[in-house]
Parts: sequence; structure tokens; C-alpha cells
Amino acid sequence: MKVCALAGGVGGAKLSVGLQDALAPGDLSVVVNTADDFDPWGLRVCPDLDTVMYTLAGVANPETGWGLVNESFAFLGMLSGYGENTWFKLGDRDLATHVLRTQKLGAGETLTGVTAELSRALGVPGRILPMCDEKVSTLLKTPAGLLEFQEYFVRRRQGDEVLGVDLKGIEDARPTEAVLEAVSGADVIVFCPSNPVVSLGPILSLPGMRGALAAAPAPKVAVSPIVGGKALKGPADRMLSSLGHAVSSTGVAAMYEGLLDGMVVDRADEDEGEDIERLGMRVLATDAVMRDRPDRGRLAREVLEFGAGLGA
Ligand code: FO1
Repeated sequence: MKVCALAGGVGGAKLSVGLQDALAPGDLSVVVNTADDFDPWGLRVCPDLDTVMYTLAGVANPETGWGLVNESFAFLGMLSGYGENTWFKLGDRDLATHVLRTQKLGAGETLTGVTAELSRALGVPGRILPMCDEKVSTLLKTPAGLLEFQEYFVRRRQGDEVLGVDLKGIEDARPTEAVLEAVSGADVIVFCPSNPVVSLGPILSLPGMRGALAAAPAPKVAVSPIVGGKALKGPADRMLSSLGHAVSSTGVAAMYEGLLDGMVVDRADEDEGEDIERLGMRVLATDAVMRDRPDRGRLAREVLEFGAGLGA
């Protein structure tokens, strides 16, 4: 069964590895947000791509979900000695990824091509697909002014109220051919439990992406990143609230209205089922919190079974 997943960072990576475990090798394509990419010290850093790649390769830091396991920070220590502000924790081994990617992009390769090479070298059986090859940057409107995504997320620890989101460069970006093929050729399309504003939002905002999803024959299923009115991880709940969305699985379903055939919610939100079904999709209530690797595989199999049933 060919599956196309749409993912941001840690939450997306968790379900993606469950899907990888549940599928035949090579049957998973993960379309990843690249709008939180940035260039500290001239290096192209793609946090969501790397989080998905390291997780699918089995080398992610299990504590943080991002970065590599068994990491050291000598490079950062040296930079700090030069008086640099080192709030973004680039590890020594992680650095190799950014150096190689920056060099290859500079030599004219596409981000899609570089990502394929890196993930193949790390032994990832499926395809990790940047949402686009153009540069798109998430800028957040806050009471403190316009903040770049990593400035907001890491440096200021998501403490600012988000009043609006600007996706710089999105008008000139397009889903890649590889993304369009993964979407049109899928048997099931899965929206991972990622932040609907800043993780899946940029993917869905690419010109042509919503049309490609609508035209795809596969059933489309989302897993809610909100459980009991709280985000599983990160600032999604506060962001939904400050941007005027309901902080609930129903609120997330409404943001994806018209795109989905099904929504998977946690049992804690089972009572929202009727409201969500009124938005034109079926609901599966299950244990949607992924605590460990077996949980990820179990949820992935339930999502796929639910999705495949919606296509019948
Ligand atoms: N997240 C943090 O909270 N602090 C960090 O210092 C940090 C460093 C980092 C380095 C490489 C990488 O690929 C990811 C990193 N992240 C860090 C995670 C990342 O910035 C965010 O989780 C995503 O951008 C949100 O999806």
C-alpha cells in the first residue's frame, strides 16, 4: 500500500516512523514542511526534514525528538568562545548534514535531490520529500514585531503571542514533481499530528497543493494534534487560540475542511465526533497519543485501516 504523509517536525516524525514500520519498505513518502528552514552561520538548516530523516533512520535523539543521538557540541562551544550567540543548538555530528547540504545546494543541486542522497545514505527505505525546492520562510506577527520562526520557537521559547503568520516566498513556490507524484499515486494520504498553522499550514498553502490533494483518488485522513484541548507538543494550542480557531480536534478538522475524508481523534475527544462528522468527514476515536515505538506502529496501522476503509 503506497502512503503519502504530510508532516512537520517531531509529531510528524513519530507517526511517520509508525507508518514506516507498518508498510513494506519503500511504500512511504513523507512530504515535509520546509518553511522553518534558516541559515545560521551560512549553513542551510532544515529542522523538520532532518527530524523526519533522523527519526526514520533510527538515529534521532530520543529525548528531544530533534537532533542526533550521542551528540556533542564542541563546534558550538568554539563559536561561543568567539562571542557568537549560540541559542540554536547545532551538534557536531548534525553539522555534517548542514555542511554537506549547503555545499550541494551551492553546487546547484535541488533540496529534493540532496535530501534523497542524505536519507539514502542513512538507510531510510522510503522517500523524504521537501514540500518545495524554493525558499519559503515562516514569519510570525507578534506584539514584539515580526519574528523569524526559529527566533520565535527556539530563542524566545514560543513565549510571544502569535497574531498572524506570513509565509515569505510562498507565492513563487510550487510543490515539487516528486510531491505531486506521491500525492497522486498514494493509496492513503495521512495528515500527521503536526501543528496545523506552522507545520502543515505552509504545505497546504503552496499554490496548487490543495488542488492536487482534492484531485488525488486516495482517501485523506488527519490525526489530531490536539487532545483534550491541549497540544500534544509545542505551541499549537496557544497559536490556534490567538489566531481565532477553536482549540480542539473540531477546530483542527475545520481548518482542514473540504480536504479530508476522515479524522482520527483521541478517546478524550470522542464526544466531538458528531461535530466533526458534520464537517463532512468520518471520525475514528482511539488512543492517539504516541508514547513509544510500538504505540507509533499501532496508531499508524489503525490510521491506515481507517483510511483504506473510507476509500471503499
Ligand atoms: N529545537 C529547540 O527547541 N532548541 C534547539 O536548540 C534546537 C536545535 C535544532 C538543531 C537542529 C535541528 O534540526 C532542529 C533543532 N531544533 C531545536 C528543533 C527545531 O528547531 C524545531 O523543533 C522545529 O523547527 C519545529 O518543528
